[in-house]
Amino acid sequence: MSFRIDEEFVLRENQKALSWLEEDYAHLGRQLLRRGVEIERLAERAIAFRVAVPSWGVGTGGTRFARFAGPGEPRSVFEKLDDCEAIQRLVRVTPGISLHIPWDEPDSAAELKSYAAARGLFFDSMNSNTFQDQPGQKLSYKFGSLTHADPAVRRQAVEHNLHCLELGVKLGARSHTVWVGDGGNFPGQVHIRRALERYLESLRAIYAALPDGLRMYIEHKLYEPAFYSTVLNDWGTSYYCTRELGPRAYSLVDLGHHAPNVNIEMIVARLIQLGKLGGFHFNDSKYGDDDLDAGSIKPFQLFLIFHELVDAERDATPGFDPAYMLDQSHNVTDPVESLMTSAVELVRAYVQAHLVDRAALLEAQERNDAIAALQLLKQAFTTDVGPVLAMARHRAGGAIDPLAAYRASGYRGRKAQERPAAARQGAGIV
Ligand code: RM4
Ligand code: MN
Ligand code: MN
Repeated sequence: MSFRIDEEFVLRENQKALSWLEEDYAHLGRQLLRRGVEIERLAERAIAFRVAVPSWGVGTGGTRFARFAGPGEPRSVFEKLDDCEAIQRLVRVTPGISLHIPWDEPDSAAELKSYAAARGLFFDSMNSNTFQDQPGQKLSYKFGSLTHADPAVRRQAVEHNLHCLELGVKLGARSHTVWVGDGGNFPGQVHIRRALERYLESLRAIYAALPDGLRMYIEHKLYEPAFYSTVLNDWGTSYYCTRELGPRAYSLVDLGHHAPNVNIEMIVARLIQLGKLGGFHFNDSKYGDDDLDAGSIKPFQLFLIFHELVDAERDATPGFDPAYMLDQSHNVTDPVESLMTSAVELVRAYVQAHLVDRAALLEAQERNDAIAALQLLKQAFTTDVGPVLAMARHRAGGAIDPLAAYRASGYRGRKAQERPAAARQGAGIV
């Protein structure tokens, strides 16, 4: 029997901090009441928040220079789910899992589904992988997949996506996400318009097979691995393609897939307004697709994104139902610690966004009072909602301090014993 973080243990850890937390929560509650905010409403929102964890995030990632394996890394999809369970037990907002195929290809979908269910987990999105060649694969993706010049390669890439859809149905997934690295590294290498035509043709074939109840997300990315001209490079092209495909196709926004300084919250607002915001791959970045922990570099940007999301939620915008997912790669941290930290930061931004006095903001906007408008956002952003988050976790059975509880549990050390490195197979380097 492999080691699991015991619920009793979490409860005992929480007892150490509970009386202080109650004091802080009561104090913050009184402060917020002066602003007309009921702290209990915020705690309810914090408990209701959900974000899916990427199966590919629980192993150490790597850069194109090296991969430095961490101790006790998961060696199979089942061990990945064990780590996802540990995260969920401590933060209580991450029961959903995104799977990457073929990295997580199960021998038996039914077995994988019940393994997840026994741990209180479910499958959120399927992700296809046609950006790598797999052992024994007939045709290479070196020069692209869904947009390859050779129709046989395009067909193979479409088939792989159809396989993901079938698997998704068996696993009870809610969506299928397509990201391709197709494009050119040099000017002239790829015919820019023809590549997009081919992309759409391939996507139409996948969309036509989309099973009932599943949504399709397409993920744009400015560059990498195609350094000069990526086929699905921006949100505008993504929006055009989702419109062309049909009502169950949506655009997915990965925070690391834009040029530096791009106003991502505005992209989010646009996609909401156009009815095509599918969901997110949350992470953070300084320069490119850094896949750092959410909120580690630009916490204000994360807050402003949630400001738009909460605004749409409160307006009951028709069709607004975005899927929140993490997409990170960990090189220098324990992946479980990073994923927990990110999940907590998302709840923080979500709760802070609920603190914005929207009536006052609207009024400031209508009288062109830029300073007052910014102050209203800053007031929400600078409010320390830590006690709300901690109380919400405690009430949901999670840890008041997830990081401290995780470290005290000795989880990583136990996994290092249970999962000897020699037996580890190559995880995808992403
Ligand atoms: C890409 C993109 C995809 C992810 C791969 C591994 O940059 O973010 O979502 O599946 O990396
Ligand atoms: Mn992504
Ligand atoms: Mn990425």
